[in-house]
Amino acid sequence: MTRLKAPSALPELVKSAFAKACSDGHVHYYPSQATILYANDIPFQVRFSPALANKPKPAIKDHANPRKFFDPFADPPAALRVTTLSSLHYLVLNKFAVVPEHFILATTEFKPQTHVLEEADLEATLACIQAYEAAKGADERPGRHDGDTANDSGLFAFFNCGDHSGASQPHRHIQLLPIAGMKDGLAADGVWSVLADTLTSRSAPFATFAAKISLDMPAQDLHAVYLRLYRQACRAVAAHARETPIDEVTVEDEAEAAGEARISYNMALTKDTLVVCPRLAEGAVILGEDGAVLGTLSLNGTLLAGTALVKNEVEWEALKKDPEGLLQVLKRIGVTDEVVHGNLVRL
Ligand code: B4P
Repeated sequence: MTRLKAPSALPELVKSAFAKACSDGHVHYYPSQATILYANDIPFQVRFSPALANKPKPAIKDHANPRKFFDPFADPPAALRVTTLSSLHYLVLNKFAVVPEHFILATTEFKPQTHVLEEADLEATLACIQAYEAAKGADERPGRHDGDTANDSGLFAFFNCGDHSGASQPHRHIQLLPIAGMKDGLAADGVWSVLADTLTSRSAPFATFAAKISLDMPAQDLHAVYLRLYRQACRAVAAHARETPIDEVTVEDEAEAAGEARISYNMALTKDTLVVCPRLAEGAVILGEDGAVLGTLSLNGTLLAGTALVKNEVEWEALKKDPEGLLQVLKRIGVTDEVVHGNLVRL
C-alpha cells in the first residue's frame, strides 16, 4: 500500500508562509525568553512570554448566535493555509505562535478532538515529520552551512485530548513545532533536547507510555502502537482512581479503539518515538516560600518535549527562584510512577 507523502518542500512552504503571514499581520508572533530548570535530573525548558497574556479573543462571526463557538479550522483564511495534504487533512499556520513556524494539521471536515485518533491522522503527521527529515538530509549536502536553514532539527508533533490536557479547540488537530525554533533563546550547546525521545529509557515525574517507531513503518502499525499506548494510559488512570497498581487493572478496562476517548491525555510523535501521557489536571498551583499560591502553571502536549510556557512574571520569577516548584507541578498533572511500576503505597 502506498503511504501518504507530504510535499518534499514542506519546510520551505511553512517558512515562507510564516514569514509572509507575520509581515502581513495575519500571524501574531509572541517573543519569549527561556531558561532551563531541572526537574529531578531532566533539563526542562521554561519559556516566558508576557505578551501572550494579551492574546486577542476570537472574533464572533455569528452575531445572531454569539455563544456559538468560533472554529478556527472550519475555513481558515488563505493567508494562514500552508497546503492541502489529502482529502482528509490540510496544514495551517498557528495564528498565535511562540515558536517560529508553528503549524497545525487539521481535519478537512469537522471531527471531534476528543475522539481516539484514526490511522489517517497519524499517517499524515508522520508524513510531515518525514518531509522535514528528508529536507534535513538535503541540507547536509556539501556547500550548505549552519544557519542556512532552520530545518536542521526536525519536527515535534503533539496532540491535546480532553479537559485536563490543555486542549481548547474542539475541531481535531495535531500541532507541529520545528525543533530548531524550540531552541530559540537557549545556548547553542545547551543541555535541552526533546524529552519524548528519551522516554523509552527513562521516567519523567509524570507517567508516560512510550515506544520506538520508524519513519517507514506502515500507517497501520503506527496506529497499533498508538492504540496500545493509549490503552495502557487508560489502565493507568483506572489504577490511579482505584489506588491499585496498574497490573491489577483487568482487561475489562481496555478502552475502545474508536469513538470518544476515555481519558484526557497528550500524545507526542517524533521521528523515533510515540508517547502517550495520561493527564489528571491541566495545571497545578505554584507555591511561594511561605506556602502562598503565586499562580497556576498550565501544561499542554509541549510538556512531552520537556517544555512549559509561563505568561505571568510572578510565576516566572517563582519558578526560577525555586525549581522544586516546577517538579511539584509536574508530579500533580499526571499519574504517578508508583501506579505504573506497581510499588504503590496504600494509605
Ligand atoms: P489547542 O490544543 O486547542 O490548545 P493549546 O495548544 O493549548 O492552545 P491555546 O490556544 O489554548 O493556547 P495558549 O494561549 O495556552 O490548540 C489550538 C491551537 O490552535 C493553538 O496552537 C492555537 O494557538 C491555535 N489557534 C487558535 N486560533 C487560531 C486561528 N484562528 N487560526 C489558527 N490557529 C489558531 O498558548 C498559546 C500558544 O502557545 C499555543 O499555540 C500553544 O500551543 C503555544 N504553547 C503552549 N506551550 C508552549 C511551549 N511550552 N512552548 C512553545 N509554545 C507553547
